[in-house]
Amino acid sequence: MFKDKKVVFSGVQPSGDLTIGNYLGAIKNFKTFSEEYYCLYCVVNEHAITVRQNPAELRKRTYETLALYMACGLDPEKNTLFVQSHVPAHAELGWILDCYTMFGELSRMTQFKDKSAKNADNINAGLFTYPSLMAADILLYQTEMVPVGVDQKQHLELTRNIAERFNQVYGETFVVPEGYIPQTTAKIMSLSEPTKKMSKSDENENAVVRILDPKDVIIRKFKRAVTDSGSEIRRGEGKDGIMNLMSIYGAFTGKTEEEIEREFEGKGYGDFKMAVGEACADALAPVQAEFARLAADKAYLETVMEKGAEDASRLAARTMSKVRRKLGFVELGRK
Ligand code: ATP
Ligand code: LTN
Repeated sequence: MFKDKKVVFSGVQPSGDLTIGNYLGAIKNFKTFSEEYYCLYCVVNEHAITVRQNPAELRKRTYETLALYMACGLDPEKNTLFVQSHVPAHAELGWILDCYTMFGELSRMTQFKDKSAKNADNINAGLFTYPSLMAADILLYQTEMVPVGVDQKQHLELTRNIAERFNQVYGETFVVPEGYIPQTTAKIMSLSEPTKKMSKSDENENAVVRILDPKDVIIRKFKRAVTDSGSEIRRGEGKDGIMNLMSIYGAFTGKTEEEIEREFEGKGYGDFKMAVGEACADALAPVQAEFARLAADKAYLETVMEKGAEDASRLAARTMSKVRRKLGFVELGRK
């Protein structure tokens, strides 16, 4: 615990242009913790290189992801916004935790299996040990709460196991964190294959709606969204496409599923898709405008990065010193 407040930590990889899945599943919820918790939100660029990245693109997306955090309402005065590679303690603790994470545990991670299948020519050791680095991100700050989409649940459980294992051997060292997974938007589905997660690195552009897509593109993508052969806007078996659109519409309008079913009674899929597209584009318009303003000011983004890195490093140093002492690493210069 720092500054007498409980700590919240989360991260997004700068591995592509962010989607409404990232927004509704994660970033939108980040703000709700700002007042009561000490929040750290990180651009996890070290995680991103587990898949091959173009350096110029990675650099650009690092700035953009930070700008998007702010455009989504995260005030850098109230939240610690920073870039993972600016705080070397992440990599350092990541290595240490690798030695407390079992091969068998990592082998069971579904994200590793999925990404290995997608990147068969680059199944590197970093992709395999990715969850230990994620555990380091979280445990470094004595985090109590981690807001994420449901796809990260397995990684969070592993983080808890690693923390408990370490605490058991060395005595209380890490806070054991809880996940915060939203109810209706924990897994926004692909618009082309509604049984698959919407993912920012999907090669099919029609499957994903990006936070920065212009209004006409958003509307076109929703119009093309795959639905079933029925015609009613109702929840039910085999209606994955419609149910996905209902959760997106609900999230952007604040309406419940019952209200949505009532609103579209007697109407067809075409009307509904149009309404979802409009609601999504309207809700994202202010984020897009704010993003355009912030992204143009690289110097300002760098001052935010610097301050974030400084604050995060100070907090990380406390945990690292405790960890080194417990492990039996010789520390120099201690008075
Ligand atoms: P990639 O395609 O590169 O693996 P991703 O789209 O899965 O990326 P991440 O950077 O790995 O995005 O995730 C950032 C946050 O967004 C995480 O908390 C993750 O759980 C959440 N998230 C990602 N996709 C979705 C989705 N479709 N629905 C809800 N939450 C999501
Ligand atoms: N593994 C996450 C991104 C991530 C993260 C974290 C999320 C890296 N470190 C720490 C929460 C807390 C992903 O792939 N979505």
